[in-house]
Amino acid sequence: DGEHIQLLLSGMTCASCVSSVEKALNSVAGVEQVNVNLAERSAYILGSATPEALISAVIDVGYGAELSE
Ligand code: 9UX
Repeated sequence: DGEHIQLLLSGMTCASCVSSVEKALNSVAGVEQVNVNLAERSAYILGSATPEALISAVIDVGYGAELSE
């Protein structure tokens, strides 16, 4: 098992947003599992990706993200 990272997201308002964010996170090298929660505005990621790479991927598809710890 690798690292688990939690992000706090912004700008997500619908299930389609969730899908976009999940797709972006899943495309980052090293990501093994992604769970995005719309109500909590959170993303939980398992794998070896760095927080910086994950946050950049979310921002690239038009949403906000910061490390939540
Ligand atoms: Mo979610 Mo739709 O933002 O444009 S409301 S994808």
